[in-house]
Amino acid sequence: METRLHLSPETKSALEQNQALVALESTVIAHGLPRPQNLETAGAVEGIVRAEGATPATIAVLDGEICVGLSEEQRRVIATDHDVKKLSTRDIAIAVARGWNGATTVAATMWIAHRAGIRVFATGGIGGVHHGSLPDISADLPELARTPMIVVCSGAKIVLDLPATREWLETHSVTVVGYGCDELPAFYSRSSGLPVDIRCDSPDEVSRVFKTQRELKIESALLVTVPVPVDAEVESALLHRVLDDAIADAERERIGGRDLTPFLLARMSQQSEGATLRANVALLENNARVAARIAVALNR
Ligand code: PSU
Ligand code: MN
Repeated sequence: METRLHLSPETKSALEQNQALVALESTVIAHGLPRPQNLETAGAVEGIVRAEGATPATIAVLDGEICVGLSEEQRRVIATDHDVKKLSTRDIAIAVARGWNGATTVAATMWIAHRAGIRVFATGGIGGVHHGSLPDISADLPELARTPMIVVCSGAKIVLDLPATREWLETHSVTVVGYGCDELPAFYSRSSGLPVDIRCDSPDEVSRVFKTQRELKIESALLVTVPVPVDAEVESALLHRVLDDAIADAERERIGGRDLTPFLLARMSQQSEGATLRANVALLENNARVAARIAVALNR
Protein backbone atom coordinates (compact mmCIF):
# COMPACT_ATOMS: atom_id res chain seq x y z
CA MET A 1 0.00 0.00 0.00
CA GLU A 2 1.03 3.57 -0.66
CA THR A 3 2.84 4.66 2.54
CA ARG A 4 1.81 8.31 2.33
CA LEU A 5 -1.81 7.44 3.04
CA HIS A 6 -3.19 7.99 6.55
CA LEU A 7 -5.86 5.39 7.22
CA SER A 8 -8.39 5.95 10.00
CA PRO A 9 -8.37 3.15 12.60
CA GLU A 10 -11.75 1.96 11.30
CA THR A 11 -10.57 1.89 7.67
CA LYS A 12 -7.36 0.10 8.65
CA SER A 13 -9.13 -2.66 10.52
CA ALA A 14 -11.78 -3.10 7.77
CA LEU A 15 -9.00 -3.49 5.19
CA GLU A 16 -7.03 -5.92 7.36
CA GLN A 17 -10.10 -8.05 7.99
CA ASN A 18 -11.25 -7.92 4.34
CA GLN A 19 -14.53 -6.27 5.23
CA ALA A 20 -16.69 -4.36 2.78
CA LEU A 21 -15.61 -0.72 2.34
CA VAL A 22 -17.08 2.20 0.41
CA ALA A 23 -14.96 5.24 -0.45
CA LEU A 24 -16.72 8.64 -0.48
CA GLU A 25 -15.53 11.90 -2.04
CA SER A 26 -15.30 15.24 -0.22
CA THR A 27 -15.59 17.87 -2.98
CA VAL A 28 -19.33 17.35 -2.91
CA ILE A 29 -19.20 18.24 0.83
CA ALA A 30 -16.93 21.30 0.52
CA HIS A 31 -18.00 22.70 -2.86
CA GLY A 32 -21.01 20.76 -4.15
CA LEU A 33 -23.65 21.32 -1.47
CA PRO A 34 -24.51 24.45 0.57
CA ARG A 35 -24.21 24.64 4.37
CA PRO A 36 -25.66 23.17 6.52
CA GLN A 37 -26.96 20.44 4.17
CA ASN A 38 -23.37 19.50 3.26
CA LEU A 39 -22.38 18.35 6.75
CA GLU A 40 -25.75 16.71 7.37
CA THR A 41 -25.56 14.79 4.09
CA ALA A 42 -21.95 13.71 4.69
CA GLY A 43 -23.02 12.20 8.02
CA ALA A 44 -26.22 10.65 6.61
CA VAL A 45 -24.34 9.00 3.75
CA GLU A 46 -21.83 7.41 6.16
CA GLY A 47 -24.73 6.16 8.30
CA ILE A 48 -26.40 4.55 5.28
CA VAL A 49 -23.20 2.71 4.32
CA ARG A 50 -22.88 1.40 7.89
CA ALA A 51 -26.53 0.32 8.03
CA GLU A 52 -25.84 -1.90 5.01
CA GLY A 53 -22.94 -3.59 6.79
CA ALA A 54 -20.03 -1.80 5.08
CA THR A 55 -17.44 0.69 6.37
CA PRO A 56 -17.51 4.23 4.90
CA ALA A 57 -14.18 5.92 4.12
CA THR A 58 -14.53 9.59 3.22
CA ILE A 59 -11.34 10.84 1.58
CA ALA A 60 -9.75 14.30 1.90
CA VAL A 61 -6.40 16.02 2.50
CA LEU A 62 -6.04 17.61 5.96
CA ASP A 63 -2.95 19.66 6.88
CA GLY A 64 -1.20 18.00 3.95
CA GLU A 65 -2.04 14.46 5.07
CA ILE A 66 -3.95 12.22 2.67
CA CYS A 67 -6.72 10.87 4.91
CA VAL A 68 -8.73 7.75 4.11
CA GLY A 69 -11.64 7.68 6.55
CA LEU A 70 -12.46 10.89 8.42
CA SER A 71 -13.47 11.46 12.02
CA GLU A 72 -16.56 13.54 12.71
CA GLU A 73 -14.32 16.50 13.52
CA GLN A 74 -12.40 16.13 10.26
CA ARG A 75 -15.69 15.99 8.32
CA ARG A 76 -16.70 19.22 10.04
CA VAL A 77 -13.48 20.94 8.91
CA ILE A 78 -14.12 19.95 5.28
CA ALA A 79 -17.74 21.15 5.50
CA THR A 80 -17.16 24.47 7.27
CA ASP A 81 -13.57 25.69 6.85
CA HIS A 82 -13.36 28.58 4.38
CA ASP A 83 -10.03 27.62 2.88
CA VAL A 84 -10.65 24.06 1.70
CA LYS A 85 -9.25 23.71 -1.83
CA LYS A 86 -10.83 21.61 -4.55
CA LEU A 87 -8.27 18.95 -5.39
CA SER A 88 -8.18 16.90 -8.54
CA THR A 89 -5.44 14.31 -9.13
CA ARG A 90 -3.03 16.96 -10.43
CA ASP A 91 -3.32 18.84 -7.13
CA ILE A 92 -2.72 16.00 -4.64
CA ALA A 93 1.07 16.44 -4.47
CA ILE A 94 0.75 20.23 -4.24
CA ALA A 95 -1.66 19.95 -1.31
CA VAL A 96 0.64 17.52 0.48
CA ALA A 97 3.77 19.60 -0.17
CA ARG A 98 2.10 22.80 1.01
CA GLY A 99 0.24 21.29 3.99
CA TRP A 100 -3.20 22.32 2.69
CA ASN A 101 -6.70 21.27 3.60
CA GLY A 102 -8.37 20.02 0.45
CA ALA A 103 -11.47 18.19 -0.68
CA THR A 104 -10.98 15.49 -3.30
CA THR A 105 -12.93 15.29 -6.57
CA VAL A 106 -14.04 12.01 -8.11
CA ALA A 107 -10.67 11.76 -9.91
CA ALA A 108 -8.52 12.38 -6.82
CA THR A 109 -10.74 10.19 -4.62
CA MET A 110 -10.39 7.29 -7.08
CA TRP A 111 -6.63 7.74 -7.26
CA ILE A 112 -6.35 7.59 -3.46
CA ALA A 113 -9.01 4.92 -2.78
CA HIS A 114 -7.51 2.51 -5.30
CA ARG A 115 -4.08 2.87 -3.72
CA ALA A 116 -5.59 2.25 -0.29
CA GLY A 117 -7.05 -1.03 -1.58
CA ILE A 118 -10.74 0.05 -1.66
CA ARG A 119 -12.73 -1.37 -4.57
CA VAL A 120 -16.06 0.52 -4.39
CA PHE A 121 -16.67 4.28 -4.46
CA ALA A 122 -19.96 6.18 -4.27
CA THR A 123 -20.59 9.72 -5.50
CA GLY A 124 -23.37 11.90 -6.93
CA GLY A 125 -22.42 12.68 -10.50
CA ILE A 126 -19.09 12.38 -12.25
CA GLY A 127 -17.44 15.22 -14.13
CA GLY A 128 -17.27 15.02 -17.92
CA VAL A 129 -17.13 17.07 -21.11
CA HIS A 130 -18.41 20.61 -20.59
CA HIS A 131 -20.39 22.56 -23.18
CA GLY A 132 -18.45 25.15 -25.15
CA SER A 133 -15.56 25.14 -27.55
CA LEU A 134 -12.50 24.94 -25.28
CA PRO A 135 -12.78 21.83 -24.74
CA ASP A 136 -13.04 21.54 -20.93
CA ILE A 137 -12.92 17.85 -19.97
CA SER A 138 -12.95 16.80 -16.30
CA ALA A 139 -10.00 14.75 -15.04
CA ASP A 140 -12.67 12.39 -13.68
CA LEU A 141 -12.88 10.84 -17.16
CA PRO A 142 -9.21 9.85 -17.69
CA GLU A 143 -9.08 8.63 -14.08
CA LEU A 144 -12.05 6.33 -14.82
CA ALA A 145 -10.19 5.03 -17.86
CA ARG A 146 -7.14 3.97 -15.85
CA THR A 147 -8.40 2.95 -12.41
CA PRO A 148 -9.95 -0.50 -11.92
CA MET A 149 -12.66 0.08 -9.33
CA ILE A 150 -16.46 0.25 -9.14
CA VAL A 151 -17.76 3.83 -9.22
CA VAL A 152 -21.44 4.23 -8.32
CA CYS A 153 -23.06 7.49 -9.48
CA SER A 154 -26.17 8.93 -11.16
CA GLY A 155 -24.39 9.50 -14.45
CA ALA A 156 -22.57 12.68 -15.34
CA LYS A 157 -23.72 15.99 -13.91
CA ILE A 158 -26.57 17.44 -15.95
CA VAL A 159 -24.58 20.67 -16.54
CA LEU A 160 -22.31 18.73 -18.91
CA ASP A 161 -22.50 17.82 -22.57
CA LEU A 162 -23.92 14.35 -21.90
CA PRO A 163 -23.69 12.89 -25.44
CA ALA A 164 -20.03 13.99 -25.67
CA THR A 165 -19.35 12.55 -22.19
CA ARG A 166 -21.00 9.24 -23.18
CA GLU A 167 -18.82 9.09 -26.34
CA TRP A 168 -15.68 9.76 -24.30
CA LEU A 169 -16.44 6.83 -21.99
CA GLU A 170 -17.02 4.56 -24.98
CA THR A 171 -13.80 5.60 -26.72
CA HIS A 172 -11.78 4.96 -23.57
CA SER A 173 -13.39 1.59 -22.83
CA VAL A 174 -15.10 2.45 -19.56
CA THR A 175 -17.92 -0.10 -19.14
CA VAL A 176 -21.19 1.58 -18.14
CA VAL A 177 -23.79 -0.37 -16.14
CA GLY A 178 -27.41 0.78 -15.83
CA TYR A 179 -28.45 -0.25 -12.33
CA GLY A 180 -32.14 -1.09 -12.65
CA CYS A 181 -32.33 1.02 -15.82
CA ASP A 182 -31.79 0.69 -19.59
CA GLU A 183 -30.76 4.28 -20.17
CA LEU A 184 -27.92 6.40 -18.77
CA PRO A 185 -29.38 8.51 -15.92
CA ALA A 186 -28.80 12.27 -16.15
CA PHE A 187 -28.13 13.20 -12.50
CA TYR A 188 -31.23 15.23 -11.42
CA SER A 189 -33.20 13.48 -14.15
CA ARG A 190 -33.80 9.73 -14.63
CA SER A 191 -33.37 9.72 -18.39
CA SER A 192 -30.96 11.02 -21.01
CA GLY A 193 -31.81 9.05 -24.14
CA LEU A 194 -28.24 7.70 -24.05
CA PRO A 195 -27.36 4.00 -23.84
CA VAL A 196 -25.69 1.94 -21.13
CA ASP A 197 -23.58 -1.12 -21.99
CA ILE A 198 -25.39 -3.57 -19.73
CA ARG A 199 -28.30 -3.52 -17.30
CA CYS A 200 -27.79 -5.09 -13.86
CA ASP A 201 -30.62 -5.53 -11.36
CA SER A 202 -28.73 -6.76 -8.31
CA PRO A 203 -25.45 -6.24 -6.43
CA ASP A 204 -24.44 -9.80 -7.35
CA GLU A 205 -24.78 -9.11 -11.06
CA VAL A 206 -22.52 -6.05 -10.73
CA SER A 207 -20.06 -8.01 -8.64
CA ARG A 208 -19.86 -10.75 -11.30
CA VAL A 209 -19.04 -8.26 -14.08
CA PHE A 210 -16.38 -6.55 -11.94
CA LYS A 211 -14.76 -9.83 -10.90
CA THR A 212 -14.61 -10.87 -14.56
CA GLN A 213 -12.96 -7.56 -15.45
CA ARG A 214 -10.35 -8.15 -12.77
CA GLU A 215 -9.69 -11.71 -13.97
CA LEU A 216 -9.19 -10.32 -17.47
CA LYS A 217 -6.96 -7.58 -16.02
CA ILE A 218 -9.05 -4.83 -17.60
CA GLU A 219 -7.64 -1.66 -16.04
CA SER A 220 -10.58 0.72 -16.41
CA ALA A 221 -13.38 1.43 -13.95
CA LEU A 222 -16.81 -0.16 -13.93
CA LEU A 223 -19.19 2.81 -13.90
CA VAL A 224 -22.45 1.82 -12.20
CA THR A 225 -25.16 4.40 -12.92
CA VAL A 226 -28.23 4.62 -10.68
CA PRO A 227 -31.21 6.89 -11.44
CA VAL A 228 -32.26 9.49 -8.85
CA PRO A 229 -35.23 8.15 -6.79
CA VAL A 230 -38.55 8.86 -8.56
CA ASP A 231 -39.95 11.15 -5.86
CA ALA A 232 -36.85 13.38 -5.89
CA GLU A 233 -36.47 13.73 -9.67
CA VAL A 234 -36.56 17.35 -10.88
CA GLU A 235 -39.37 18.04 -13.32
CA SER A 236 -38.00 18.38 -16.84
CA ALA A 237 -39.29 21.87 -17.78
CA LEU A 238 -37.99 23.42 -14.52
CA LEU A 239 -34.69 21.56 -14.86
CA HIS A 240 -34.01 22.80 -18.39
CA ARG A 241 -34.95 26.36 -17.55
CA VAL A 242 -32.58 26.62 -14.56
CA LEU A 243 -29.87 24.74 -16.44
CA ASP A 244 -29.90 27.02 -19.48
CA ASP A 245 -29.89 30.09 -17.22
CA ALA A 246 -26.97 28.78 -15.16
CA ILE A 247 -24.87 28.03 -18.24
CA ALA A 248 -25.63 31.49 -19.70
CA ASP A 249 -24.73 33.15 -16.36
CA ALA A 250 -21.41 31.28 -16.23
CA GLU A 251 -20.52 32.44 -19.74
CA ARG A 252 -21.46 36.02 -18.97
CA GLU A 253 -19.47 36.02 -15.72
CA ARG A 254 -16.58 34.16 -17.41
CA ILE A 255 -16.51 31.40 -14.82
CA GLY A 256 -14.17 28.59 -15.80
CA GLY A 257 -11.73 25.94 -14.61
CA ARG A 258 -12.34 24.37 -11.24
CA ASP A 259 -14.94 27.02 -10.30
CA LEU A 260 -17.35 26.15 -13.10
CA THR A 261 -19.01 23.02 -11.68
CA PRO A 262 -19.64 24.48 -8.17
CA PHE A 263 -20.96 27.69 -9.75
CA LEU A 264 -23.46 25.87 -11.97
CA LEU A 265 -24.73 23.60 -9.17
CA ALA A 266 -25.22 26.52 -6.75
CA ARG A 267 -26.96 28.67 -9.34
CA MET A 268 -29.38 25.88 -10.28
CA SER A 269 -30.23 25.23 -6.65
CA GLN A 270 -31.05 28.93 -6.06
CA GLN A 271 -33.17 29.22 -9.21
CA SER A 272 -35.10 25.99 -8.58
CA GLU A 273 -35.82 26.95 -4.94
CA GLY A 274 -33.97 23.92 -3.68
CA ALA A 275 -35.48 21.30 -6.02
CA THR A 276 -32.08 20.38 -7.47
CA LEU A 277 -30.56 20.36 -3.98
CA ARG A 278 -33.20 17.88 -2.76
CA ALA A 279 -32.50 15.69 -5.79
CA ASN A 280 -28.76 15.91 -5.16
CA VAL A 281 -29.09 14.79 -1.54
CA ALA A 282 -31.52 11.98 -2.44
CA LEU A 283 -29.30 10.56 -5.14
CA LEU A 284 -26.16 10.77 -2.98
CA GLU A 285 -27.91 8.78 -0.23
CA ASN A 286 -29.35 6.26 -2.66
CA ASN A 287 -26.01 5.76 -4.44
CA ALA A 288 -24.27 5.16 -1.09
CA ARG A 289 -26.83 2.44 -0.29
CA VAL A 290 -26.34 0.72 -3.66
CA ALA A 291 -22.54 0.98 -3.36
CA ALA A 292 -22.58 -0.57 0.12
CA ARG A 293 -24.69 -3.48 -1.11
CA ILE A 294 -22.29 -4.02 -4.01
CA ALA A 295 -19.29 -3.90 -1.65
CA VAL A 296 -20.95 -6.53 0.57
CA ALA A 297 -21.75 -8.72 -2.48
CA LEU A 298 -18.15 -8.43 -3.69
CA ASN A 299 -16.94 -9.93 -0.42
CA ARG A 300 -19.25 -12.96 -0.48
N1 PSU B 1 -21.27 15.62 -8.06
C1 PSU B 1 -22.03 16.36 -7.21
N2 PSU B 1 -21.46 17.47 -6.68
C2 PSU B 1 -20.15 17.80 -6.90
C3 PSU B 1 -19.35 17.00 -7.76
C4 PSU B 1 -19.97 15.93 -8.31
O1 PSU B 1 -23.19 16.04 -6.97
O2 PSU B 1 -19.69 18.77 -6.33
C5 PSU B 1 -17.87 17.29 -7.95
C6 PSU B 1 -17.12 15.97 -7.99
O3 PSU B 1 -16.15 16.00 -6.99
C7 PSU B 1 -16.50 15.92 -9.37
C8 PSU B 1 -16.26 17.38 -9.63
O4 PSU B 1 -15.35 15.16 -9.40
O5 PSU B 1 -17.47 17.97 -9.15
C9 PSU B 1 -15.98 17.64 -11.09
O6 PSU B 1 -15.39 18.88 -11.22
P1 PSU B 1 -14.62 19.29 -12.58
O7 PSU B 1 -15.69 19.36 -13.62
O8 PSU B 1 -13.96 20.61 -12.26
O9 PSU B 1 -13.61 18.20 -12.85
MN1 MN C 1 -12.40 21.52 -16.09
